[in-house]
Amino acid sequence: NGHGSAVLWFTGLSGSGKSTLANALDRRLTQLGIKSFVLDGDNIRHGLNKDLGFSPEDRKENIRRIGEVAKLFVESGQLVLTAFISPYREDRDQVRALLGQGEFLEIYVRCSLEECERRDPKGLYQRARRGEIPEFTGIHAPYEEPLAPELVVDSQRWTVEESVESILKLCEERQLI
Ligand code: GGZ
Repeated sequence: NGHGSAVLWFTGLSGSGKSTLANALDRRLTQLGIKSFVLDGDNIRHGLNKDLGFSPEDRKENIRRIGEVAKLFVESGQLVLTAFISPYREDRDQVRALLGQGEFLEIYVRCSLEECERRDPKGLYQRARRGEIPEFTGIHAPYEEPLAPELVVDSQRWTVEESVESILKLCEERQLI
């Protein structure tokens, strides 16, 4: 169908812009006539994974299931864009190992905790600081930065459009589009 299939795995802090970028990229791909699909908290954590919370074990299981679902999408020939914090390196690497060579592109949506906390689009950081959300990533729970991502998107400095362009360029280089 004229394009490759792979997972574009967005990882980063809450508020870093993962869902925004995945959805903006999804629209651009649609305009280009490329079939893609976004997996994010809205369609996964509220459905398939609604039995899971935010303990390290539950996050691990969250990411494991998402990896398996993403793999099915890849097998169906699609580009799948996933937008989850996925804070543990080991869990992300496990998904990478599940997929074939070149089928897992890790995109680190880099943004400082200070900036994410300043944006605080859902007021979650404020609630976490007040002690109302236990194990909030960046506050009481870790985020392990990728060591060798396929791409780093500087969401603190770049516009959404600039970030989307850099991801499209990566997709072209990898002959996915
Ligand atoms: C982190 C939490 C938490 C805790 C609820 N820690 O900004 P959001 O709201 O829309 O994105 C966050 C989302 C994180 O779910 P993920 O499935 O991406 O996380 S992980 O990959 O770590 O499993 C946030 C909300 O859920 N949220 N409680 N304690 N984010």
